[in-house]
Amino acid sequence: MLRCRVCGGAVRECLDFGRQPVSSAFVDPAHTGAELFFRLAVGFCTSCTMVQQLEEVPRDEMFRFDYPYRSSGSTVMRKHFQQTARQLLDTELTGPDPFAVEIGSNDGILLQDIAEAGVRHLGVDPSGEAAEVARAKGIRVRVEFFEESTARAIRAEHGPADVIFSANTISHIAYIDSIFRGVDALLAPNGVFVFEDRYLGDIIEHTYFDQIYDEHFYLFSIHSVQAMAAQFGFALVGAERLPVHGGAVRYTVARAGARRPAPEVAELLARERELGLGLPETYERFAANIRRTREDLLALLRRLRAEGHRIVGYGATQKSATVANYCGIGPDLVSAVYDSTREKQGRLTPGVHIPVLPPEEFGAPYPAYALLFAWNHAEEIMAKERQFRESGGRWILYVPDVHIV
Ligand code: JHZ
Ligand code: SAH
Ligand code: ZN
Repeated sequence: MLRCRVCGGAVRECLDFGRQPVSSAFVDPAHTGAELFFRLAVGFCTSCTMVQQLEEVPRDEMFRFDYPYRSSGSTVMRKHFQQTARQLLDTELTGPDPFAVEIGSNDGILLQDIAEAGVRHLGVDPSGEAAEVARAKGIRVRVEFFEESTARAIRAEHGPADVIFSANTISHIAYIDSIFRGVDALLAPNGVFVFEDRYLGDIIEHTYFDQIYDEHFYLFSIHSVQAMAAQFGFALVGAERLPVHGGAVRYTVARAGARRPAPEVAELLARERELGLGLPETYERFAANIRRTREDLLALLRRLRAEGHRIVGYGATQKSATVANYCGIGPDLVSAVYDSTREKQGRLTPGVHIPVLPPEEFGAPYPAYALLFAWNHAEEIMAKERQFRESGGRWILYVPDVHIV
């Protein structure tokens, strides 16, 4: 029997996407043939309800020195983190010499504003090339995986942290016990551990099945995060719904007894209970919706290709690794994918090997259809690529179901 990585309870398998590549491993066309695959399967804990993957991909295979994702590629996300930094500065970093630590600081999208405010800070991220971008903005970064030993070393060198922040990273870390022991070692007595991650409720409700890929080891809910915090001697004292990445929640965790939980926690928990996130039938319904999306998407792409239309992809997202590999969408259906990340251009997408090209080539000439893999940035991208639509092109979306706009 599989054991829960958080509480040790029994895990029940509920979804299987089969063989999948490492979602960030864009392939150099000169060096194909050596890709790592794993079985992407998901289960939920029958004790604490935590949704988790059944096979762990080694962290060094996912978060390499040349990890290609750059958070600052989206102006909407930049604004989101600017506001987040402002909020932390105004509410938590108000003491005489406050100290903020970020786990997974990437290119410094959040710490930028904390550094500019003159506040003591430290980013921790193993992705060295992304960290170089942050350093160029005047941000301090330790190129390392955050875990218990890192936290102890930071504490010894800099003293306690008033805030430990993390976005789209805590759910990526299977060895969660080491993270919480690290937070325990580093956090000031009345400090807060604030993290935001994709919300399981939204993923199931809108069939965002592409939010499931190697890095998203856990799919958090308010209930499962509350149980996880308690397991390690902490308490969930705040929860806030966020619109980013299709729906996320920002969790505020403090030492048990240190702070009174905000009323929103109980309110959101009550609403969450109606979603049935601990029930097997919820996942059976989710699995059926996923299968339908796969059938509908393949049928549409094949029909359009049979009619002689050219289809491309937009946004070489890591989410799209699951869509393309699970549905079997290769260059025969989607001839290229356009993406603004320099580190991905000229490479092939993991597994199915669709060439990644710069957005400047999208309109030379425009295709008939563009499959929007970066659906979470739809507004930003559609505004930027207005001309595509004006010249008669159509966007294909596959969430919450397959449709053309
Ligand atoms: P985006 C990654 O997921 C991995 P991905 C990770 N697991 C995670 O949680 C999130 O990031 C935070 C491009 N783009 O944000 C840039 C344009 O070309 O959906 C990106 O490659 N033009 C850590 O990869 C991709 O789309 C644009 O105008 O699923 C978007 O990737 C914009 C806005 C983006 O994350
Ligand atoms: N916070 C940014 C970046 C998310 S990408 C945002 O929300 O856009 C996830 C980042 O977490 C990557 O840069 C990866 O290198 C980093 N990461 C993964 N495991 C980590 C760990 N144990 N400690 C610190 N960073 C980690
Ligand atoms: Zn559990």
